Amino acid sequence: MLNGKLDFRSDTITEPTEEMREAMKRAKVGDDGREGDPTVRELEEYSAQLLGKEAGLFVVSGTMGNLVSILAHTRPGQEAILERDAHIFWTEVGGISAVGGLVVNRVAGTDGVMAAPDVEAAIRPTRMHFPETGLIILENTHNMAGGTVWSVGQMAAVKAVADRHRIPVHLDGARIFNAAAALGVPAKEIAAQTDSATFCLSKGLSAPVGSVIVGARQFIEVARKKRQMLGGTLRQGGVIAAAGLVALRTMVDRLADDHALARSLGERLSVVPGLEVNLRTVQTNIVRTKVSGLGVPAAKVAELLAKENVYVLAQQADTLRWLTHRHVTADDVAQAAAITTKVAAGLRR
Ligand code: TLP
Repeated sequence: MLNGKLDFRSDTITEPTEEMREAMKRAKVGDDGREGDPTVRELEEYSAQLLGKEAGLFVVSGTMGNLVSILAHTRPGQEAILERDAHIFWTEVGGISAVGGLVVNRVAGTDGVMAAPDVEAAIRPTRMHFPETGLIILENTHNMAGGTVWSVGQMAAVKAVADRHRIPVHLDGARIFNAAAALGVPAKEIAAQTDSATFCLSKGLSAPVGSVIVGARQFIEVARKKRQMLGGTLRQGGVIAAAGLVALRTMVDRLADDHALARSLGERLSVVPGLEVNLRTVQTNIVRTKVSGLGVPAAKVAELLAKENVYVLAQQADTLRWLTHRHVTADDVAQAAAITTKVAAGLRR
């Protein structure tokens, strides 16, 4: 329950903890556009260490982290390979093309996971008429596929292809710590399969603002300049970076609880007549439910649920998305499932 609502729209709605608010109040700051902000620097170094990379860069959002990384890896006119339903393709306002000048080559995956041979087949041969493949982008966990997880081996297979063709790999790891929790490996094992990664502090980790890009020192220096170009240099950014540090130190270990609740929610929703849940894809904190069996669009179902104090996202015309997070309890899941059963029954009458 958050502010009296059963709110499953996203883990982005999580609010900062008391410890985060205290850390924000006490944060040591400096001008990050001049000599640097000590707390931002600490967050960048801590993130790099946690993800096993040389350096980090604090940015305001996952969208900015991905765009800055794309700009730092590529030149306009090149092509990027990504999964058909990648967040960067659907929901980042086309920045990859509008700002980055890249052609997008979408490869269909299975539950969001691209097979290495399919990625290899999508790489452009050297020919006068073709754009060059400049970047391969992975997403772990994969949002549109339902929070599905790439195994380290699946990522390694794509990285081997990329290395063979000397193409850098970027990870949209907005929820990398959810992937790590699901796989039972440290996040650095996942990041080791890519040249750069972005992860979000403001989703399941509950920080109010921010994402971090990690990668090789030289790459991060280029990224720092691209961030400046996009107007993303924060002056006394330590005020928010302080909450990010608390998020990384205190919130990572609890993500498995969100996964258990998502499982329970998925199982309950899967038996509601008119709803369809593919439990195979319920691997982390996301549950997708097809509502075609109710005879109305997902947006209508979301509207009816909201009237009953249950908030969900109509992610596609026929699909609702539910996310579990720190403000969702086992009791909330039971209540939401009961309300959904009632609303669905009303529609089927
Ligand atoms: N995802 C949000 C938005 O789609 C609104 C959500 O609610 O799931 N990569 C992935 C995989 C993401 O899921 C998101 C955000 C982003 C990047 C962008 O992060 P932000 O919202 O910080 O720009």
